Amino acid sequence: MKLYAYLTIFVFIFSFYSVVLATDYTNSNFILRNPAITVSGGRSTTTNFEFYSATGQTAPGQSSNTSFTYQAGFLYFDVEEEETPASGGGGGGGGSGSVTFSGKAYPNSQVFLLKDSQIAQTTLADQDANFTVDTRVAPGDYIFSLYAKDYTGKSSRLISFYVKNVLGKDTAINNILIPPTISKDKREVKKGDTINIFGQSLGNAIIKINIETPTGSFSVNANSDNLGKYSYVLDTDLLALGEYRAESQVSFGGVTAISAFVKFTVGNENILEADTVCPQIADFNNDCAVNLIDFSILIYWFDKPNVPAELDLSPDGRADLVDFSIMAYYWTG
Ligand SMILES: [Ca+2]
Ligand SMILES: [Ca+2]
Repeated sequence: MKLYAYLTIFVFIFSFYSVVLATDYTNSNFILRNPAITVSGGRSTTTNFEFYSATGQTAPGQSSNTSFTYQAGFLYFDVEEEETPASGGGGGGGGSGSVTFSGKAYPNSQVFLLKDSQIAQTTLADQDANFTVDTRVAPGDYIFSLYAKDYTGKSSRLISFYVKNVLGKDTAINNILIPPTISKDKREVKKGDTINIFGQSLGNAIIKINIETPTGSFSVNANSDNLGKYSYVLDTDLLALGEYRAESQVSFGGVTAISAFVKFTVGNENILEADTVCPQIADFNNDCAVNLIDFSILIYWFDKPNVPAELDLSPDGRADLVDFSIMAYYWTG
């Protein structure tokens, strides 16, 4: 007789401001933790469960079993447990399993796999941006995260997966798409001059750059070269004075990944990017970056009571996946 264990993976990298929290939902087969309700919705079924949802967040990754494939939102994996020697032995390989992550980053880029905020593995993507990285873990709950570094050394936005109950089976999470990086050469651009928006993503791809203006938004496209580098020179002649915000996105294989965002001002003078502004959210140690140090600080408080208010990014008294989502959004690497 075969037993089934259920592995719940919650991808929690997404634009966060429109999220509403709900409670955990469980049945004998799965746990849906802190569902983040955004827009859209639907119904997913397998032989094991039925899931009605409103899960519209951007979610790189893929969930599949014999019954279905689902490429966004909350991801569920059925992990078939083999005839393992009964429970008990906690020691070596018996109950452990490996989790393999694969997908696309940037051509020849370094890709990092974090396990609970610690670097577990690094690897190099090939010239077509493909990467595979794995780690072996003991049974338990983990937060795995992936990011890549671009040709300037800048880190991508973090993609994180909450993995519950890894039980004695190798699991693969495929079709991950690392978001592009995005940078700009000026913090403020004098109206009439240009600002360069650039970064790295897949090679020979169309990079869509979405720009929020003081009065609306528009998009432009840049083409990446064979190394995945892209840049777009934005002319501000016709732009209104004020604050702007830009993010870039790339799509591949039905998955869309969106970068972190950058802000700039169209004003009366040119101020180069070198005079950077420190992130005002999630930089717990005030070192002008949101990175592994801050991640480690937050993970210490994961699911513990009495979270210090300054760490409670979604002020609800808990440090949970929602707070990590917010941190991921402001990630600077
Ligand atoms: Ca920091
Ligand atoms: Ca919170």
